[in-house]
Amino acid sequence: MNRKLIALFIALVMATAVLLLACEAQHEHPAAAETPAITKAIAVMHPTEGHTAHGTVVFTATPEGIKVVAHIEGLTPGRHGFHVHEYGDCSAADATSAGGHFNPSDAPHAGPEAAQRHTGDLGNIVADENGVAHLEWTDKMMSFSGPHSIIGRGLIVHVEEDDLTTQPTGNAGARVACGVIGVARP
Ligand SMILES: [Cu+2]
Repeated sequence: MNRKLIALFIALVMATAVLLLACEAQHEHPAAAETPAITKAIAVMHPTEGHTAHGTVVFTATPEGIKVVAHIEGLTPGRHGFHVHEYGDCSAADATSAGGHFNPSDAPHAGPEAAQRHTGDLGNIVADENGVAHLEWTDKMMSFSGPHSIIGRGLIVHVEEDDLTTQPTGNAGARVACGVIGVARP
C-alpha cells in the first residue's frame, strides 16, 4: 500500500514538472508568428557609375508619420530629385534596376506635400556649394507595413531637379545614388 502511494506521488510530481516545463517553453517563444513591429529603417546610399553621391537616409516611425532624415554628400550644388523606387535593386551600373517610382496606389507624380502623389515622392534634396545635402521630412503616406510599406524598396537620388509635375518621373534625369531601405535596429 505504502509503495503504491509513493509511486502515485512520484508520478504526480513528474506529471506536474512536465506540465510546468511545457508552459515555460510556450512563454519563451510567444507566438512565433508575431514579429515585432518595425520602428526604424535605413538606406545606405552608394554612387552609381561615374558619380560620387553617397550617404545615409534614416526612416523612423513617429505618431505623425515616417520621419525621414537624409544626409547625402558628393552631389553637384542645387536640387536633386529624391524618391523611393519600386525595387530594392541597385545592381545596374545606372541603378535603372530599381524601376520607377514606388506608386502602389497608381496616383500621378507630384511633390511630397500633395494629397495625390506617388508614395515614393520625396521631392528634392538640396545640396549646398560643397555638395552636401540634408533633409528632414515627416511623411504621412509612407509606412513600414501594408501596401505603402517602403521596407525593401529602392531609394534614388537623381542628377537633376524633380519639377514635381512632369509625369511620371518629374524629369529628374539619371540616377546618381542608390540604396535599399532595410530594417534598422530600433
Ligand atoms: Cu527617382
